[in-house]
Amino acid sequence: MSKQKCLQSILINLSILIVSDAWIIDPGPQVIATKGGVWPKPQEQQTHQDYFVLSTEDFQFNIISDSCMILDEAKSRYSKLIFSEEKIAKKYGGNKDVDFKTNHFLGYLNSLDVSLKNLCAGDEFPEFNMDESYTLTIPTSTSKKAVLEANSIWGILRGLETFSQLIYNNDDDPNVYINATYIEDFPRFTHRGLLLDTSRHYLDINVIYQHLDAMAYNKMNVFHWHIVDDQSFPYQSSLFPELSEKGAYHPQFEIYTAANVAAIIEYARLRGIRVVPEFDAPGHTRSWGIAIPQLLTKCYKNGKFIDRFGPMDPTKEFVFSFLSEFYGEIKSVFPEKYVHLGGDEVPFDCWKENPEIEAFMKQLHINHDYKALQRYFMERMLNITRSQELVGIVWEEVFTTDAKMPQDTIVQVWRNNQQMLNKITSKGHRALFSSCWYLDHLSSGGDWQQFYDCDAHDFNGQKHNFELVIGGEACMWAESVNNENVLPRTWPRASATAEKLWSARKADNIDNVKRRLEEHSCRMNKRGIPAQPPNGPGYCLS
Ligand code: CP6
Repeated sequence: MSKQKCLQSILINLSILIVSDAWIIDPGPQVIATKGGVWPKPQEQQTHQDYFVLSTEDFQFNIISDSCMILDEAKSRYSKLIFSEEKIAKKYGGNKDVDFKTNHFLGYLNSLDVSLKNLCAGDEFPEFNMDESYTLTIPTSTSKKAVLEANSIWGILRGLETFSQLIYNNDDDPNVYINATYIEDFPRFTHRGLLLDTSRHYLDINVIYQHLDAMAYNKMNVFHWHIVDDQSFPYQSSLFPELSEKGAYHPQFEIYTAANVAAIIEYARLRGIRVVPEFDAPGHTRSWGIAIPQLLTKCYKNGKFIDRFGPMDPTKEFVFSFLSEFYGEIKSVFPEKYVHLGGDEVPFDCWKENPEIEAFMKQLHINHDYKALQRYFMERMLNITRSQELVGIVWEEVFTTDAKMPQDTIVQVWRNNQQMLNKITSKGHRALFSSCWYLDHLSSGGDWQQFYDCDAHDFNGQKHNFELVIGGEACMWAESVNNENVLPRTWPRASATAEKLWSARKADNIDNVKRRLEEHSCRMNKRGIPAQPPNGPGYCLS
């Protein structure tokens, strides 16, 4: 370097030192997103430094076995997710400043070969305990073919999601990258649900579709549809259309028609998501009574009817024959063996004052034992659904009131901690956990870590207890959410639950978890889900 140049460079450096405040101002902590991080974390993943660029001209999903509708649709969805971005370069074009000469560059990836061991028919429904395992290989050699293998179509769907997440961009570089990777993956828990309440506020079909998209991005597999409650009855029944005509917020605009319900079930099916409806009873049923008041208990004060109604009325045979017909319809509308019967939070005040209830309870020799009356109601319900060959899911109160339940009944814990799971599974029932994943409870935006710190196996138990815990659900009760805020309030907070239920117990260290969630949240944003930022200040990369 000449003397002059040397002096020049010293001066330039000095001026940067003096001018650039950025060198001394600390912008505060920010979580830097990963690139190609997978959420939820796969059970087994080896990532290499070697990488491919996806060839936009040649890359294709190659379906090795016979295809079917679910697979064709998935192929088209994931092609769009991977290649929709305008930034993607033509095969050899536009690659500014990319050093393809490094020995880590393996070339252009030409295909993902999708290999399904058990052929898919195309009309199958996702079901309890479906096989969602898969293996995914992005080779370390220059073979230019990635391979996705699974036994079932559901494993292929999960593997395609993973493949789409392994892809990343670099700043100011139009190419799409993927590192050589080997993944062997399967869920830790079989039931990974999201509860959405569509009674407190009506949610548009399109908002439900977005939730189902987000669930697929998080490998969740059960949409627990808390479809009706006290406040409104948006489910349009074909047998009893008056229920939504009178009980919905609006008889036309705030209902789910048979066609809407069928479309939601189909949208979910194509994504490997089951739709389990809940018709909560005997409590939380005031909206049923607007059309059919005979279903509900009349409330009395000092021996007088006070024009108010309480829970369903267990003294009336009409109630049970009605519900039997109603569940016959539900069985034909929802392609599910499981149905949620509710059974939570039954208020006793109306039962206490009603003279017919009092007489009925005397007859049954359960004087003043209102828990016993609640138990009686739920036992009748479980018999009804059993005779329809449906399997019941119930809230934990049904268990704590000592109801006799068919052995295959699933109990969902929402009030108590994990020790309750021990009690339920010790009686041989399967159990779901939700207590620590209540999305309607707010602290700050960064509260996903509280969800992440909670584990469905955090109790003292034996192997058989743990095996009967089939999973859990994040719950979005809708008292204070509507179409406007339900998506950002749910995502990415429910993503924490999704990873707790899919990934190994100690999947990753918390700094990596934060970085992966940062990327995952941005990825959901790019895909049209208005997820809120998970980690405080920061920005989404290209
Ligand atoms: N609605 C119904 C609710 C709740 C439950 N059931 C609920 C109770 C307490 C909290 C959140 C939600 N809003 N039908 C209980 C399962 Cl904190």
